[in-house]
Amino acid sequence: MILGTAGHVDHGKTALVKALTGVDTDRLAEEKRRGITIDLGFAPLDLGGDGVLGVVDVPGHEAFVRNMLAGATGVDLVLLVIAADEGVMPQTREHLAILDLLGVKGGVIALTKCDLVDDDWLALVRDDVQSLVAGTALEAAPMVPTSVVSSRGLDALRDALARAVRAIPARDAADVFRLPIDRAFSVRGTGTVVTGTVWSGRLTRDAAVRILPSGASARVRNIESHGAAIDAALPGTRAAIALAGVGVAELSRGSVLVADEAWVASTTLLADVALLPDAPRPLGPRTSVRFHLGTVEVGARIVAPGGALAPGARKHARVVLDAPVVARAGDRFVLRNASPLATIGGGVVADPAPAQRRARPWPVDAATPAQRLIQVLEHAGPLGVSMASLPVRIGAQPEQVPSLVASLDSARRVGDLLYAGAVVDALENRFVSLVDEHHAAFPLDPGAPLQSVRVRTTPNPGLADLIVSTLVRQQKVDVSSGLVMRHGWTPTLDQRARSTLEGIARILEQADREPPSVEELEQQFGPDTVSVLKVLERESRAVQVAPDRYYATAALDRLEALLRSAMADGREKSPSELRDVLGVSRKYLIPLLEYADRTGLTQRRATGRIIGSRTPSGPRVSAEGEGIRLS
Ligand SMILES: Nc1nc2c(ncn2[C@@H]2O[C@H](COP(=O)(O)OP(=O)(O)OP(=O)(O)O)[C@@H](O)[C@H]2O)c(=O)[nH]1
Ligand SMILES: [Mg+2]
Repeated sequence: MILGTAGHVDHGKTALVKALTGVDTDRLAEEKRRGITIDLGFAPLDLGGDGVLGVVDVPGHEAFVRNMLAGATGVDLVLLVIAADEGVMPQTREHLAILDLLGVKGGVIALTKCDLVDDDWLALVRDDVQSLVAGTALEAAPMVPTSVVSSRGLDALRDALARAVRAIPARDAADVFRLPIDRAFSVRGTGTVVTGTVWSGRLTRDAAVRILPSGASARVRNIESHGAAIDAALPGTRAAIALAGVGVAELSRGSVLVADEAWVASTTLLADVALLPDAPRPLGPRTSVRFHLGTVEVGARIVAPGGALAPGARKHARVVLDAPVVARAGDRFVLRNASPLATIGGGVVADPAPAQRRARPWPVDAATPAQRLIQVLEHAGPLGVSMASLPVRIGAQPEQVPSLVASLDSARRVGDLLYAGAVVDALENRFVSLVDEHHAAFPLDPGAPLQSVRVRTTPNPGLADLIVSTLVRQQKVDVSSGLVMRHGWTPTLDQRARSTLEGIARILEQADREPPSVEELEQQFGPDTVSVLKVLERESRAVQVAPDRYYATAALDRLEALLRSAMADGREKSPSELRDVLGVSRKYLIPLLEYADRTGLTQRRATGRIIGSRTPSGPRVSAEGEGIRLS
């Protein structure tokens, strides 16, 4: 578990950490010289039976609030330090506001330097502090008077911390691993080392890791916690990780070490954003602010529906970042003003990698993973959401994801992609109306070309499969030989169409082995010709031999019989021999022979043809099992 200090400059945070742990966390020469903390310091605090707390000591000076943020962001507990002689000061307030924005749940308040004040004064300071923390997460926190000079209150402080630790649930190790990097350096003989607080998951030696946002990969060479080698880094602990395969130049505070494909870096987030009541002015979409999440700090703009965010208001908004950031749904972040430097607000990430399409504003309370799943699916629309991304996208542990998805009646899954039920329903309706439109436009057609209806419904073949199989199962449509039709649909042949059909059939039969082309028939019989030919074909009275030519079935049977008997000797026949056999001109011969090849009646050789494998009663289908398509 991680304990972070907080409080105004010079109020005794570092001295108190030293008194509790024996470690002087001010390690920089400049810190020694100026007597203030500049960057984060780290020390283990052994609470005996209650385990070891990783202490992160932060600077109180107003110029280093960004460093304080990098340290405060992963903590479970806070030690708010207020010097009894000075009382509540500006960074006492700012740090407290930041801890509230970060959602820190519990802590202890230390009133330091009590050796410098008398009891009456101390009582007044207590009252001040009590009204300061009213309404915050520290409202019920114990307040312990201390002094590192007299050692007053140090044991009571330890006890209070141990009680606070017991009240906080441990983080689960069965989660996706993430460590926001707070330091990166190179150690002679060891190589690249990064340190940070493990936010979630567990990391073992030799694991493959990625560094985001750069995307560099590395291998874990060694892990230490507070200077001791360990086998696994656990959530809620400090870790120093030696990495192989990555140079220190590729790493810095703000990079994130991850070990799961679900993690991505994104320059846009959806979030619930709140502006503090004492923010100096409304926050418009063009105002640049500093965005702090984990150890990263980047410029950002907040684009909220309905215009600027007023002080004290909370809205669902789009956060547009100057550089990619690694976030997870449920993460807290803090917003600061660049000048004058001040903390102005913060928020909770609703979707860390939203689909690049216009989002309807979400309700601000999409707070649980289940609610987020609904929102994420709805927003993704026909693009779908990958199952593998869900632990990060909705902030759920990997093992919770399957049951979350199963509990959503309306979610539909295709391979790794998940779609909102409403999205799939709308596509199903679209599919059915495309079929209906085809039936209305071509009442003589047996159906619409399946492939074209699929593609016009969705470009995603897996989703199209799901839609077709659902509609077939629901008996809304039927699929046969590459066509799709409404269930129970039969082409309607009215009086006129029936007489066209009989007219065309007669012409084909009379024309025998040299029938007119489709175009010639159209000139005579009009626009129904193609549909009528298809009906004739379905009724086995005509066969489409070439894209532009149908034969009467009886005529084609006679031609096939001629071919068969001529080729019975097994000898290869040249085209001109076959022309004599069939008694047709060259214009008809070539399409006929190609048809015979395609349907297996003949087989093409270098200079001629031999008999194929199709038997006289065998089906006239092409090798690919597909007929010729005119449309
Ligand atoms: N008399 C007295 N002095 C104290 C006590 N605790 C700290 N100090 C002094 O107060 C000064 C500041 O202490 P630090 O621990 O550096 O304060 P800090 O809160 O860490 O300061 P920053 O990290 O710069 O914000 C030092 O000179 C300490 O010796 C105390 O209990 N009694
Ligand atoms: Mg300090």
